Amino acid sequence: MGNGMPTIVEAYKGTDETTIQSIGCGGMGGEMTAVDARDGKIVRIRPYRMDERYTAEELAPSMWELEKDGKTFRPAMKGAPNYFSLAYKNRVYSKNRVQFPLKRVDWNPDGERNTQNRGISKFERISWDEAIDIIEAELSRVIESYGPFSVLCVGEDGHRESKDLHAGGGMHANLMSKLGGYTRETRTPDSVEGWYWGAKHVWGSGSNKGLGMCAPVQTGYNSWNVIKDITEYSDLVCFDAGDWELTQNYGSQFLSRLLKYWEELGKEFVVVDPFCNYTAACHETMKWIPILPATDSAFDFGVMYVWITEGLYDKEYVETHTVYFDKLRAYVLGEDEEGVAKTPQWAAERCGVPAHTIKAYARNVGRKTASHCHFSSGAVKVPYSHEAGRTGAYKLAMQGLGKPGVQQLHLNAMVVAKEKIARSTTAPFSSINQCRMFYPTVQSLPRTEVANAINNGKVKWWGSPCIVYVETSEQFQEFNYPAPADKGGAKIHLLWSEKPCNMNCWNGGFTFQDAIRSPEVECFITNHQWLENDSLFADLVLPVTTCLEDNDSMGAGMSVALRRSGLTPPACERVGESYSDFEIACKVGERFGVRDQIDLGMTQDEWLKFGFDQSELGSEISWEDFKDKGYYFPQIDPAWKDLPAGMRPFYDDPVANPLDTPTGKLEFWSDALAEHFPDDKERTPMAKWLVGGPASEGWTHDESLWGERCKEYPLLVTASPARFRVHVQGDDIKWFREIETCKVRGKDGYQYEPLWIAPEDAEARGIADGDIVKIFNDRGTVLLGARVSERVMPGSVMVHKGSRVDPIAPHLDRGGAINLIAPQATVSQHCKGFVVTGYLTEVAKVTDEEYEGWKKAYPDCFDRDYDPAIGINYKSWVVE
Ligand SMILES: Nc1nc2c(c(=O)[nH]1)N[C@H]1C(S)=C(S)[C@@H](COP(=O)(O)OP(=O)(O)OC[C@H]3O[C@@H](n4cnc5c(=O)[nH]c(N)nc54)[C@H](O)[C@@H]3O)O[C@H]1N2
Ligand SMILES: Nc1nc2c(c(=O)[nH]1)N[C@H]1C(S)=C(S)[C@@H](COP(=O)(O)OP(=O)(O)OC[C@H]3O[C@@H](n4cnc5c(=O)[nH]c(N)nc54)[C@H](O)[C@@H]3O)O[C@H]1N2
Ligand SMILES: [Mo]
Repeated sequence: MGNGMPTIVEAYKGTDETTIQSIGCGGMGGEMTAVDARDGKIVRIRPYRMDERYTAEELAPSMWELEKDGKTFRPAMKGAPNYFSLAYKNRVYSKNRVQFPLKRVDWNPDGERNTQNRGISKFERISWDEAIDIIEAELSRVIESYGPFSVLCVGEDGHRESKDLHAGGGMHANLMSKLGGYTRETRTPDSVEGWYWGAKHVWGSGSNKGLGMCAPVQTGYNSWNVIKDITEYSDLVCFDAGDWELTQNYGSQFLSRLLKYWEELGKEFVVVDPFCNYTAACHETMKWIPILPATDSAFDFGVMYVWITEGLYDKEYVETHTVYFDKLRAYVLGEDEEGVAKTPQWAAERCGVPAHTIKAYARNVGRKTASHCHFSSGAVKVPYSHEAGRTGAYKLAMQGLGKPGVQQLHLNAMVVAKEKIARSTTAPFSSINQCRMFYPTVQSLPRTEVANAINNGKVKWWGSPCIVYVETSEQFQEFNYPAPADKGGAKIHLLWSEKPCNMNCWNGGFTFQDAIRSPEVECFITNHQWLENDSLFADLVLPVTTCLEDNDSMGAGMSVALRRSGLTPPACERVGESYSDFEIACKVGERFGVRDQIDLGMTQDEWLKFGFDQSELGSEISWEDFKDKGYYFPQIDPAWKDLPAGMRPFYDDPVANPLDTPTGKLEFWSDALAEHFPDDKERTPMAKWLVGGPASEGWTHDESLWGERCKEYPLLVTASPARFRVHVQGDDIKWFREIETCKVRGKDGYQYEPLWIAPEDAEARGIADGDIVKIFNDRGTVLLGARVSERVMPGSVMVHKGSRVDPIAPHLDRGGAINLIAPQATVSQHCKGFVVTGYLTEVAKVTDEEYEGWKKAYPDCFDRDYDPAIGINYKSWVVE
C-alpha cells in the first residue's frame, strides 16, 4: 500500500498466538471469541466457531433444538459475540487504563488528607512497594483505632468483567475476614428490585429463590423450557419494560436470533415503553405503546378493569390458584372504601396511554395466549417499584400463569435446556471464585445506604445481610448500622472498592460524592483497570488486569445459546504494572502474614485444576482432554424436553405443587405484609396506584406528575442501560463513540452523552438537536447533548446510564452520568432497594453566558486533557 501500512492480509500473517476468551462483562462469560495476538499484543478479536475442536457427533449430546410448524431453531456454530466484546482491544489498550499505582497528590496519610479535594485534585504515580506500605499502615491504623468493622469493602459481588479465579468484588473482603472482619456492603436485588420487594409477596420466593421473579419452588434454580413453551404456544409476546435487542446482547446475540425465529413463526409482539427501544425499532412486526415512566401500575390496573368487566381473565384459575381476588376486584372496580374505578380513562390520565389503546391491549392479551418478556424490567427500578412488580404479577395471575404459553420469561429462564450435570449460571468454576463466598461478618449495610451511613452515622434496614437473598421472610428482618458495640459494630472510616462505580450505577450519585468527601472517610482505595468514576475520588488507585491478561477460566452467562466451561490463558502481555484483585489481596495478605489463607498455597494452575475437580465436569470429560481442547459444552439432559415448563407444575396441580407463599397460592393481598408492617402506607398488603408526596407527610418520594416537585421538575427521566456499554463499562470505546446515537458532539468539541427528548418538549424549551443542554433537579445538574427524536414519549426524556463522571463542581457534572441526580431515597420506607429511573427532572439549553461562567469559575475542569475519541482519560487526571 502506498502509505506504508500493511494490508489486512499482511497484517495478520505474523499473528503468532490465538487464545479463546469469553468477554461477558456481566460478571459471567459471554460468547466465545478468538483473540489473536502478536508480540504479546492483541491485534484482533473475532467470533469463534464452536465446532473447531469438536466434531458434530461429539457436540450432539450438548445441542438443543426447538421445533414448531416445521421450522427449527438451534444454536449457531459460529458464535455471535456481543459487539462490545469484539471491540475489547480498545478497552485493554485504552488511553484510560491505570498502568501504575496512583496516589492523590494532596492526600498525605501522615499529614493533611484534604478529603474535600476528592474528585478535584489529581494523581501521581507511586511504586507498588509504596502503595502496599500505605495500605498496610492504614489498615493497621484504622483496625487499631476503630476496630476492623470500620473498613467497608465496597463492591462485594455485582457485575464486572468476566473472571473466576481473578474476580474482583470480594477479594478485599476475603482478606479482611482474615484480619478480624469488615463491614459488608450488601448488593440489593438490583436488577429486580420491584419483583423482589413486591412480587415475592404474590408468588413467593421465586426463581433462584432469591430474585423474586416467578418460578415454581420445586424446580430450584432455573425455569427450564420457558423459551420452548413460548415458542410452541404463545401467540403474543409482550415486552413491558424489556429491551431484548439492547440488553440481551451483552452476553451474545442469541436472543436477537430467537426473536427473528419467533417472527418467522408469525408471533405478534408489543412493546410498552417510554422509549421506542431497539426491540421496537428493529422489528417491523413490533407494536410500540409509549407510556410515561413509572406509571406501569396505572396502566396495569386499567388493563385489569377491562379484563374484569369484559370477562377476559381466567376465572377458574383465579378460583383455584389464587387468594384474595375479591380485594383486588373491589379496588379495580372502585367498590372498596376508596371508591375510584380504575377505568381505562382513569389509567390514561396517569400513564399517558390513550384509553382506547389500553382497551385494545387488554383485549388482545386477554383473548390471545400471551407471555411477558424482560431480562429484569425497567419498570421495577423506579420509585415505589414494588407496585409495578406486583401488578405485573397480578396480570400474569389473572391470565393463568403456567398455562401453556402464559409465562414470564426473565433472566433465569433464559437457559433453554437443562444440562445433565449441576452447574450455576456462571460455571462449575465459580467454585474458585472466592468473591462469591460471602465471608461472614456482623456488620453490613445495603449498597444504597452507604452515603446515608457516612453522612448521618446510622441506618436502619430490612433484608438479607448478604447478597444471597432467599426467603421472602427475610424482608421482615431488621438490621442496624452500626451493629451493637458489644458485637464490634463501628462507624466506617476506610473504604476499599473492587467495583468502583457506586456513584454511577446506584442511587444518589451526588450524595455519594458528598459522603466520600467527608473527613470521616480517612482513606479511600480502589482497585481499577480504568481511571474513572469512583476512582477519580480515591486516595489510592491500584492497577488491575483486564480479563484478557489473566490465567483464568470461563463460564457462560445467561443469554448465551450453548453454555460451556473453559480455560482462558492470558491472551496478551499485561498492561503496565497491573495485578488482578486476587493477586492484590495476596500481596497485601503477605504483609499481614495471611497470604496462605488466601491463595491456600496453590499456584494459579493448581487453582484451575482445583476448580475442575470441585465441579462435576469430570464425569463428562477428563482434565487432560479439557485442558487440551480448552473448552467443553456440558451435555444436555436427554429428557429435557419432557421437563415441565416454568410454572406448569403449579398450573397443573396447585395443591400437589404449592408455591412457597403462606397459602401456597398466588396472593393478591399479603397477610404477611399486613402483619409485619401494619403502618406502612407505601407498601400496603395489596398493590395500588401510589403517587407519594412530601417528606413532611411521611412519604419517601415525591417523584410523580401529581405532587409538588413536578411543578419545578416536570419531566420524568428514563435511564436504562446503553446499547454500547455494559453499565459503566465501555464508555471509552472509540469505535462506538463515533456512532450518532452514542454521543453528541457539542459546539465546544466535547462528546456529550445524548439526552433524548420529544420534539414538542424540545421546542417548548428552545432546544435544537445537537445543543448542549443540562438536566437537573434539586440534587444537581448534569450536562448532555440534545437528541431531538420522536422515539421518546412526550413528557419524558431518556438518558442511557453509564457515561463516565467528569466533575465540574460539587453537584455539577459534564460527563453525562445520569445516576448522579437519581434519588438518594430507596424504593420505599421498608425497602432499601435502589431507584435509578422514572424520577423528576427539568431540562434547559445551556446558554453561552452560563457556559462561559462555568469555564471561568472552574478552569481546571475545562482545561483537562480531552480526547474526543475516548473522552476524559488517564492524562486528564495524572500529573507527570
Ligand atoms: N440509571 C440506571 N442505573 C442502573 C440500572 C439502570 O437500568 N438504570 N441498572 C442497574 C442494574 S440492573 C445493575 S445490575 C447495576 C450494575 O452495576 P454494577 O454491577 O456496579 O456495574 P458494572 O458497570 O458492571 O460495574 C463494574 C465496575 O467495576 C469495574 N471492574 C470491572 N472488572 C473489574 C475487576 O475485575 N476488578 C475491579 N477491581 N474492578 C472491575 C468496572 O470498571 C466498573 O467500574 O446497575 C444498576 N444501575
Ligand atoms: N448493552 C447492555 N446490555 C445489558 C446491560 C447493559 O448495561 N448494557 N445490563 C444487563 C443487566 S445487569 C440487566 S439487569 C439487563 C436489564 O435488561 P431489561 O430487562 O431489558 O431492563 P432495563 O434495561 O432496565 O429496561 C429495559 C426497557 O425498559 C424501559 N423502561 C424504563 N423505565 C420504564 C418504565 O417505567 N416503564 C416501562 N414500561 N418501561 C420502562 C426502557 O426504556 C428499556 O427499553 O440488561 C443486561 N444487558
Ligand atoms: Mo442487572
